[in-house]
Amino acid sequence: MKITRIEAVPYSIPYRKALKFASGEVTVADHVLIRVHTDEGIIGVADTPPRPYTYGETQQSIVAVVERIFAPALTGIDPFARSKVQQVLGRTIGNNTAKGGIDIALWDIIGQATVTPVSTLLGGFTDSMRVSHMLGFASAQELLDEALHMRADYGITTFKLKVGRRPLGLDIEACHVLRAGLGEDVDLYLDANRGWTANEALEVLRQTADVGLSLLEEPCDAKEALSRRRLVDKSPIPVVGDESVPTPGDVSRELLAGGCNAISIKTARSGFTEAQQILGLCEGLGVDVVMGNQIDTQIGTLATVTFGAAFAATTRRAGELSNFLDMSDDLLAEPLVIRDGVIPTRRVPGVGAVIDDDKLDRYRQDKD
Ligand code: MUC
Ligand code: MG
Repeated sequence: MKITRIEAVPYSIPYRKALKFASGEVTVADHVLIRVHTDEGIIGVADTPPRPYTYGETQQSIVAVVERIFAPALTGIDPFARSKVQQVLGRTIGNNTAKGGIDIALWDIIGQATVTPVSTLLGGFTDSMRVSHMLGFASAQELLDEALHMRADYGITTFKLKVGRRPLGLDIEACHVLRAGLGEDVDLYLDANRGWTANEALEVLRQTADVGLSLLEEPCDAKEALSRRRLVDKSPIPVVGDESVPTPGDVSRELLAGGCNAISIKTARSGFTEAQQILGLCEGLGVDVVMGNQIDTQIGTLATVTFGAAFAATTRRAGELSNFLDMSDDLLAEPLVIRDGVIPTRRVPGVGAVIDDDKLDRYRQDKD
C-alpha cells in the first residue's frame, strides 16, 4: 500500500461556551481535518487543533506545512513504514499537531487494513476511559455549578481546574468552594498553564493544603529551571509537565532535570507513535501519566480514548475527554456519548472516526 495524497481541510465550528485559561481562550474550533489517502482506497482520518499561544501553530500554518512539506515527502511511502514516516516528519522541528494528526491518520489506515481496532493494535488493555472534565476560568460559584451539572448529567467525578490567575486568592477560593460543594470523593487537580511563578505556586499549595488536590500541572514556565526544580522538590503532590514536554526528548530532559515528576500525554500533539514512546519513558522511570486534552473535538477525543484505553498506565487516572460538550457542533457522524463518567472505544477497524460530509461542507473554510 502507498500514500497517494494528504488533505488538510481547515474548518471552523464555534464554541457555545468559551474556555478561558492562563495562556489563552478558545471561542471557536478553527481546526484542520487531516485525511490521508492510499492507493488501496483506504482513507485515514485525524483532527489537528492549532494552539497558537502554546506551540505557535495556526490553522494556516498547519495547512501549509502539511500541503507543502509533509505531503510531498510522504507520498509514495507505505503507511505501515512507521519509522520511515517518523524520520520524514522528524526532519522538521516543531509543528507538533500537524505531525500528530498525520501519525494518527496513518494508524487509522493500519487498523482498517488489518481489520482491527487501533486500540487493540496499540495495547488492547481495556475498552473505555473514565472522563475528567476541564473547568475554565469563572467565578467560584459558576465553577461549582458546572461541576455539579457534569456530575449529575454525565457521571463525571474528576475535575481539572484551570488556574494561574492573579490575585492568587481567586483560584485558592475556587479550590475550597469546589471541595466543599463536591465532597471528598471527587478527584480535583490544577493546571496553571504557566500563569504563576514557582513561588506563587508554592503559596497556592500552602493555602490549599487541606483541599486534597491530586496534581499540579505547568505551574510556571519550565524554563525557570531552578525555581521550578525547587517547587517540584517541595510540592506534596506530583507536578505535571504538559506544554513543556511535547516530545519524548523534552519528557526525558524535564524528568531528569527535576522540572516535573508526572507527564500529560496528548495524542493531538504526539500522535500515537510518539505518545507510545513517551509512555514507555514514563513507565520506565516510574512516573504517573494523565491523558490530556488539547481542547479537542469529538474526533480528537476519540483518538485520546483509543490510545488511553490501550494501556494500563493511561487508564489509572481519568482522561480529559469532555470539553467537546461545549462546542455547538462537530464533524463526527456518530456522536461520542459520555455515560456513567465513561467513554467507550469504538470496536471497529481503525480509530472509528467517520466524518459527516454535510457538516464538513458547512464548516470548511477553503471554499468561496
Ligand atoms: C491544557 O491542558 O493545558 C490549554 C492550552 C493547551 O494547549 O491545551 C489546553 C489544555
Ligand atoms: Mg495543561
